[in-house]
Amino acid sequence: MRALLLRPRARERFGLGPFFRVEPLGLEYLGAALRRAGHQVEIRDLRLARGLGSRRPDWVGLSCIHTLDVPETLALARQVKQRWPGVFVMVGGHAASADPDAFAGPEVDAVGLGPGEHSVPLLVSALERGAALAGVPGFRLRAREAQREHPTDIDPKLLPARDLVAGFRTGYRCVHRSPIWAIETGRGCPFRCAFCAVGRADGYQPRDLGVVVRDFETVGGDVFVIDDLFFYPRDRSRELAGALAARSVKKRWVLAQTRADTVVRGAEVLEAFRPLAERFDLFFGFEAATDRRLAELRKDATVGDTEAAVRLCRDLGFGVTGNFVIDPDWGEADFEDLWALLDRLRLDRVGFTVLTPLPGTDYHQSQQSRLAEKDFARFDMHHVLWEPRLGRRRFYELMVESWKRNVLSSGNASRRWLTWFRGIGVREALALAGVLYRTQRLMNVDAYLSDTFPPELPAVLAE
Ligand code: B12
Repeated sequence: MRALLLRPRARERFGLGPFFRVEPLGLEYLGAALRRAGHQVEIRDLRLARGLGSRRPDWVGLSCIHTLDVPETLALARQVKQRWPGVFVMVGGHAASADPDAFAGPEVDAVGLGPGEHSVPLLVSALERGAALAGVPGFRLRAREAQREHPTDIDPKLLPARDLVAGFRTGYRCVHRSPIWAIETGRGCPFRCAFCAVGRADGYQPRDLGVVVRDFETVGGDVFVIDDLFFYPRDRSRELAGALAARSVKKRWVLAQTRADTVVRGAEVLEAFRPLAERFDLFFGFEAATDRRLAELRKDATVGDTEAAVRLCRDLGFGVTGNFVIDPDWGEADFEDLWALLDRLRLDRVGFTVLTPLPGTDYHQSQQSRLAEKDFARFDMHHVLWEPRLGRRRFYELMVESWKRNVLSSGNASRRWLTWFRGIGVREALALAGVLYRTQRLMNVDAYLSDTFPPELPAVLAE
């Protein structure tokens, strides 16, 4: 069977989306699994290519990992059905698994739940034989009789079919670094933060150590390890660092995502990994500035962990980017707490996102009835989805003030930007300047307000 796998276009209103363009790794794993089963595969990354191509495929698979991509994914599914009437359309990826109901319309025939490397070839084989689809695990089908919705596991021995995106490689970037490669050493997270749905899937699933080392050996010099929680579990991490060192694997730059408490309790793991890259950056979700707010988010970590992690990373020579979530229910004092912590941490790179009830999270369940904004395209962690406690204008003024006090302001923080520009080439410097230009929109209160759902008119005006 001939498969066409599509990564939809991204509709980015705010944020650094265009500067963090990461390869569609999920589709590359599906591509590898499908080829192993004897099928033909083409991947088109519609962030970088135009059109669906000329050859009619036997079926089409769409990846939807972000809820904000749901409207674009549905529009693409409709376009596919129009172009090739009768073609079978599947959608998968994190956002589809977390909220399969969003894809209940006629344009989608099957929604993949969880990892697809086992389930997708099984469904395709059933399609090929004209057999019943209902017995295939890991899907929700449009015709919903007697299904086995339970997701299947990842295939830890599989290597992604990276050649399928070779034509797009130069378009994959992290800020000024390009091309970059994405690697996954394990999937999932054992924590249960209220605002995140990743930990609620099937816990943590590691990839085979030898296969991961081979993957590291074959990709380029700039690598984004997309694991939900890197340096976890500790013993396996230490083993991976040892295996990479034993094969003399060296990279120019590595970026990984992790937690403050994981780092603080695993200093020796960090030390073991440090020689892997000339420059090693860590992205942390620090989330909040007080233990009370952290406990409300069920982060299971403390501000003490945040401060200790930053100190440790500095000592060991890791770069730190810290992200904080700004709750629409915050008062002025919460912003003051945030700025006080930032003054103590003195981070070079900081990000702020609006605490957003993403489908599949406990926070979504608790806040669903408040949602004034129903357009999934605005579930991008920059829009508010109901009227904030301080009112939208004041809320965004304080959010903008948070950005301004930190790294992205061209005025306040130009000194820090200069350190970013140091030692990089002309092409990279131009890309960085583009980032600086684009981020100025993050500091424009009216840009947020003009793109936010219409205010509820006071009853007297509405009459
Ligand atoms: C890499 C990544 C990114 C990259 C982009 C990746 C890309 N290719 O587009 C970057 C860094 C740019 C990014 C940005 C953001 N991200 Co992001 N990202 C991830 C991350 C860490 C890994 C995704 C990945 O590659 N996984 C590895 C591959 C192998 O897995 P996979 O894609 O899930 O594929 C498997 C299955 O899903 C399935 N499958 C996949 N496709 C298909 C298709 C079919 C047809 C089928 C049947 C099955 C199937 O099989 C695959 C193999 O097992 C995930 C975390 C996660 N666990 O998903 C967050 C995640 C998807 N991101 C998230 C968020 C919130 C964001 C941001 C909004 C954050 C922000 N502060 O702005 C932005 C949005 C940017 C934008 N404007 O578009 C959330 C999404 C929550 C939600 N409901 O929307 C996640 C889940 C993180 C989290 N902990 O909450 N992200």
